[in-house]
Amino acid sequence: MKQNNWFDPFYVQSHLSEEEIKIQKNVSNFCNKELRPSVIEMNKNHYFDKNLYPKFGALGVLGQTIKSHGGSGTSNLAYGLVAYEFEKVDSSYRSSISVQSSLVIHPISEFGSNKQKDKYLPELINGKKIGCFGLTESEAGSDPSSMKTTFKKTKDGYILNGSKNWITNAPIADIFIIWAVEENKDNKSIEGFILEKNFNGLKTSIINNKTSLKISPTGQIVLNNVFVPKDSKLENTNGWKSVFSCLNKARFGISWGVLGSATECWMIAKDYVENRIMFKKTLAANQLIQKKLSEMQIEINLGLASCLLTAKALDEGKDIINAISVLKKNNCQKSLNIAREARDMLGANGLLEEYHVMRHLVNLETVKTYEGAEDIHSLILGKNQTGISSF
Ligand code: TGC
Ligand code: FAD
Repeated sequence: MKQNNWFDPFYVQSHLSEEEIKIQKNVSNFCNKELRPSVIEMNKNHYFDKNLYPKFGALGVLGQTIKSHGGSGTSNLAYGLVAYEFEKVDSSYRSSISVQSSLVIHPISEFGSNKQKDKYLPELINGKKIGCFGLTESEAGSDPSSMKTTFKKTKDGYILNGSKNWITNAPIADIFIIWAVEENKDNKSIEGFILEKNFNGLKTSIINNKTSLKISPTGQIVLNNVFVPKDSKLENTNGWKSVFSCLNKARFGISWGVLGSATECWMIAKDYVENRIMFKKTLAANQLIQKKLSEMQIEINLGLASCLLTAKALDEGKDIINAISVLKKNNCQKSLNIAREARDMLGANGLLEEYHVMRHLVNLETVKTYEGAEDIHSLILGKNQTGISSF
């Protein structure tokens, strides 16, 4: 019988290498065994189990595109597939690998000295150490260039002062990538530093009243005259470009990840309407319901096909800055719409935690905001298109 390829109409799977297929399958099995069974409980309790990090390390999903220091050296496409599988369970779990890989391992690997790489990368890649990335401040969100965290040069190093807010993993991190500008200089003096949990004057606190991304620990970092040794500054950064290069990596993963959440909501809705009898026939037998299912299928598959093309371009070393903003904006927006529609198709049951769609829906509200809010990506695209900055 001719195969009906409704789930993958563009044959995305046929573009994956054997290794990529194997990685996706292994990760899917891991997520189903280790993460999925407890996801409702973890979400209810705002609880992230730190012991998962060594397991992520053993699975090879931390810094997976890095070829040294224990990294598996996979393609960026494989990284995207991993994000997709993790976010099928919960956006928090995708965040936990995105931050460690793109925002902590990547800057150390790209901009760190050999000594810094040898010191930090092995334990970040095997998951013995947990990292976080401090860019955002209470008064510097979409516009990080207005940050107030400063560094001052001393004979042996630097003194850092300031605070960071809304930082994923801050409450559980061992390693802190902190971005700061030079005291009494302009924001072009931006530099990155690697701090450790036990540095004097570094304190963290947790935001424990989030209604979204509840499994992911988010917090503040306060830096009060923190002495940072000379060799803890990231040596090879090049201003804001270096900061944004970390965000590019994370945004690429997010663009795949949200389609994982959307796919999950689509499949839950499909299963539900195929089994729910109303007006003496299954909900799936109604034209309006089929239209909704087809819209989910269309947006998810257009998203995945574009993610595939972007991943291939990235693996070929092409500039994908515009594609990243297209995907970050569009995939988040479409995934949120799909989660909302799925919730509606399940009626009152859609509100129950055991059907998962509400959890995905509220998580996607976070993902829409972080890593460049939706409208910020419109403005990035507008600026690149017209040559006029509206910021
Ligand atoms: P702008 O003048 O546009 O750029 C300054 C310099 O940076 C270069 N550049 C980039 N380079 C590489 N990749 C990119 N995507 C780049 N975008 C800009 C640019 O060429 C320029 O270089 P040069 O040599 O000419 O100086 O900078 P701007 O101050 O106007 O800012 C632009 C804007 C608003 C787009 C930027 O500030 C922005 O992206 N804001 C959003 C902030 C954001 O995304 N924060 C994320 C924090 S981390 C996080 O949320 C983690 S969530 C956890 C998880 O991922 O799971
Ligand atoms: P604002 O910048 O105040 O934006 C509010 C609204 O105004 C948005 O809709 C935005 O689109 C709009 N807006 C802003 N400027 C303009 C403009 N010029 N024109 C039109 N509209 C505009 N940051 C880190 O550094 N590291 C992390 O690990 C991290 N993790 C996070 C985890 C979570 C759970 C969350 C929620 C956030 C995290 N962030 C992190 C912070 C995140 O990157 C910021 O929240 C995000 O950049 C938006 O900043 P803001 O919240 O201050 O919103």
